Amino acid sequence: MSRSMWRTLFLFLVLALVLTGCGKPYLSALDPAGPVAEKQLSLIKLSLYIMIVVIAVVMIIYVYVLVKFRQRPGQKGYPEQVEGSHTLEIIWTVIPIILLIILAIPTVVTTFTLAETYPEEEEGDALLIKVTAHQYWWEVEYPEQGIVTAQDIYIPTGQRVYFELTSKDVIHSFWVPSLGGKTDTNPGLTNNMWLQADEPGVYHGKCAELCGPSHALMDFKVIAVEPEEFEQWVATMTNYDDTPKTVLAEQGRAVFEQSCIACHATDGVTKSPYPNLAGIGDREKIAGILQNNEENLARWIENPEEVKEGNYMPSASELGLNENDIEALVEYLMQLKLQ
Ligand SMILES: [Cu+2]
Repeated sequence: MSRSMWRTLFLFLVLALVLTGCGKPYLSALDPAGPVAEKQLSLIKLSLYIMIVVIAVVMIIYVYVLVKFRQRPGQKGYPEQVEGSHTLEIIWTVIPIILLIILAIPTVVTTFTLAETYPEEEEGDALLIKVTAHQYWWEVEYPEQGIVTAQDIYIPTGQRVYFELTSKDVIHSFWVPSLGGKTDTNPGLTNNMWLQADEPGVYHGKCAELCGPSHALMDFKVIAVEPEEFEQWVATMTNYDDTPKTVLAEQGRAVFEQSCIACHATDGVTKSPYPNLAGIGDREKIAGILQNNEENLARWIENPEEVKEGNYMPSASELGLNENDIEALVEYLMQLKLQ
């Protein structure tokens, strides 16, 4: 084998290795877990199959023409020059039109289906959630239940959950690949979509629209639980117990009331300018990206800029918090659990 052949082979081996990294999907539209994602995947497949057929036909004709009309030994001059063919032109105009119609009909039908809005009269079966994107976190409101939370979006399995999506600052995009998406969140506008999770699970979401330096860190989760468990969660959140359980936590609550309360709430029902922290002790991640433990919560409070560049949370030193304050605050916040 020649050197260039070896190089090509090496390149393919490296590519194969890199692409196997795509094996277990963390964010993949190819692994649907509900009807919306399934519909979207079937559209992806439909366009993919059409494109494969088009490429195959074009390549076959291309190779055929290359071989058939190649220059043969002894052949001189140019072959006969032909200009225009009504039959061919009609064929290659009509075929793409037909293909576009095949693509357009299911696409338009699905687009309208996915934009269906919350049916107000039909209570009980459907859930409405308002999501407001912020640099760089997600505010989540359940208007019928009166719950306000952030980052972790609890939904019941097996039913449609309608979303009203907007933004507080710049354009973001709401995307939970295995359930569906993406839908832009625009300041001053509301976009509608719905999702449904067939099975309980944690479905990862991400902002899908470049929105600033920490765009890539703007993660969230959709946590689908059985309907009974969802009811429990609603009951916990609507009567949220945010009283401190230890002496240190009491000190932490005092620090919170002095330095944090202008921006944050802890009761699960108040719409605060920045995340309502009810249940933060049970969120999987701190600030959407750090593993939830005391060390990381302290790290976040101490210097948020170091964790998530460009966010609006002041550092501990700007707030005048010392190490003891931070320790007490962490103790208090970690007690804000869901049971
Ligand atoms: Cu973003």
